[in-house]
Amino acid sequence: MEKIKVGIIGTGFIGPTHIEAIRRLGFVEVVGLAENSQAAAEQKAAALSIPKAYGSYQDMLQDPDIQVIHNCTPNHLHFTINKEIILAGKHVLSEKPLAMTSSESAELLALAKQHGVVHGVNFNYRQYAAVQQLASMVRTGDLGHIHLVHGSYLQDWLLYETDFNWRLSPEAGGNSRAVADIGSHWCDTVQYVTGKRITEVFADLATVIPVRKKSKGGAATFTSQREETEYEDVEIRTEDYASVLIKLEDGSRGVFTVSQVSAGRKNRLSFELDGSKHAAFWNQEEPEKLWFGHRDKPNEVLLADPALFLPDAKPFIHHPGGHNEGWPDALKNMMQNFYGFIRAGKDPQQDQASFATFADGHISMCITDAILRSHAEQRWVKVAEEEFA
Ligand code: SOE
Repeated sequence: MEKIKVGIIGTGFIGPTHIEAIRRLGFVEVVGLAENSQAAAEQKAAALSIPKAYGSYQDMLQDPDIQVIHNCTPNHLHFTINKEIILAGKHVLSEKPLAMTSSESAELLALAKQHGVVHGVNFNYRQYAAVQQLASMVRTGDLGHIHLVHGSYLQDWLLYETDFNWRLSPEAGGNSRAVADIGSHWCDTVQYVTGKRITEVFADLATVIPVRKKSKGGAATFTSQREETEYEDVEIRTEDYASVLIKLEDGSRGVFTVSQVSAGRKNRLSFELDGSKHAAFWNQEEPEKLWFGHRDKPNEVLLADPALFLPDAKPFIHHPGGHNEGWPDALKNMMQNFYGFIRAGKDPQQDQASFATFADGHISMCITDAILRSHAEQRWVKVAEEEFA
């Protein structure tokens, strides 16, 4: 059977991780890469062993061999490029956020539906086997009714005033940073696990480093520029930190904190579910561990193991217990589900997707909007449900 052919736009931090995950599937082939100049495209394509290099993504969209495009560009380019991919009739897998505003993400969702293309957004944390196990336990009622959900997503790669990256500029990253960049993952994962929408928020945001030093050289996501000697001062207008009270659709409550300035926390997405029978906790930095809290017997730790996981979670784990899987494996699951859907010829309008779609990407944008509004107006704000159409 012929392999599904793919093109990648953007090769910063995330593009190469997509390429690696795709290559692990076997039935999909990355045939093209686009960068913003022919020289950069050729250099990256050679380094990543990709046959076709395009100095303009529009040229790659004309390539009739390519059926699927991954949008791995900085945030401000997502909307225009996603739109052009759909209009070119290609399936699309976009990085989050889908666009810069929720009216744009609504437009993309409607357009993707109209053109019948398969649409995915890379909310990869729901693809961990342990997260699937929790979602399955919630569905089967093992934890009881989930009363409360609380947690955080903490990083430290923006701790120093000399840490700088395109994500800090609203023009490139958007009006929200910590909430849109990592809070979006927390909300998507928790909504997925609980099976409930976040419907209302009350938020407090802060920019704890109001002026940063930008090196003349520039730095990629997760890299340091501390060795640089020449800097310019830049006023920061997006949040390093947020704490958000949430209400879910069934009236249950929760709270989460996001921060990109928490020393020692590298990529710590964690959440705890307090159910009427038991509690459960998961932390992305130790992804194989699931903690269960009990009232009447000693608490337990379950280590990820296909022999012990529920049937729904088993397809997400690929090695026997003790052979730990992590971030790249969850991303592989994302690709497996997205490309499995395409290979099976499923219809995005009819068939249930086992990955986050543009509908989830749009919901995420609406939550970010509500959080920004809540902070500005210092009150509870409803997540605008009518925009989910
Ligand atoms: C930077 O905060 C970042 O790369 C996010 O953009 C990703 O979505 C997250 O998975 C890891 O951190």
